Amino acid sequence: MPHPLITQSDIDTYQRDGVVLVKGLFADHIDALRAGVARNMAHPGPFASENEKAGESGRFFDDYCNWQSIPEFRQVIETSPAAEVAANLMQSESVQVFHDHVLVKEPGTSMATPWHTDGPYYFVEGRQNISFWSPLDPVSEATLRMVAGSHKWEKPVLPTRWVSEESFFPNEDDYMPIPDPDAEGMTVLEWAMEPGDAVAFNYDILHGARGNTSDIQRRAFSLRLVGDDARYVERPGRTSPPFPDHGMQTGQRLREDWFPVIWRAER
Ligand SMILES: O=C(O)CCC(=O)C(=O)O
Repeated sequence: MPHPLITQSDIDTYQRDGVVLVKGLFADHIDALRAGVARNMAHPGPFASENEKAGESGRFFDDYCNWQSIPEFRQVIETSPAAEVAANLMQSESVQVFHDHVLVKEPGTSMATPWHTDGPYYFVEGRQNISFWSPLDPVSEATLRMVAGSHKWEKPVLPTRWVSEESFFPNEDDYMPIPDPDAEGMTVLEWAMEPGDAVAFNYDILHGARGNTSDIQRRAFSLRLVGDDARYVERPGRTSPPFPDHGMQTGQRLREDWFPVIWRAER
């Protein structure tokens, strides 16, 4: 039986489309996540970025890989239903933490999150993976936008640097150019969401977000998890996140002392 927050139809949708809305995934953890974001912004980690782009107004803060030093994030990762829901949606017998990601757009932030897929930036491959993107403020205009089914496209989408739009790796020809889903008439999924709702999406789903022209903050917490078939893969340069000195080799499972298993199926 799936966790009560989801149905078999949600699992089928995730397997087919690579994206599904999970209402209330972090509903019991909103205060903890808000406190964690506040702690993160007060003490940014070594990879924090302000995404300052010429001509853009407002503030777009993002940071990742801090959950081990933010007790509120650790507690949510270890006690929320996210691990079990991830196992159900990925159809996996185990769930490992990959990393946390915080993305805050202050009111009046004009910069859009460019269309991208996360997979090519990461050093992990496999079908069983999931991100839960959860707003900690009510969100409509600045919600996440996704192209369903894009995780099954033949070629990966070119990873670029968000601010300069330059290619992230030197092997540009191995990727397809970044599509413009609005201009190309693709169906874009997006939901107005309440704090604690979550969009679950595969690492290879094309997604982006508008700026935040509203007069309230748009705080978002993304939790990235992997399942049974996740394996380390070498990329043609420093990945994002980089995890310096991880010491893994292509084909290995992610090391459990850095990427702990938070859920296993009962046998
Ligand atoms: O919050 C955003 O604007 C983008 C989030 C995103 O790209 C992600 O969580 O992978």
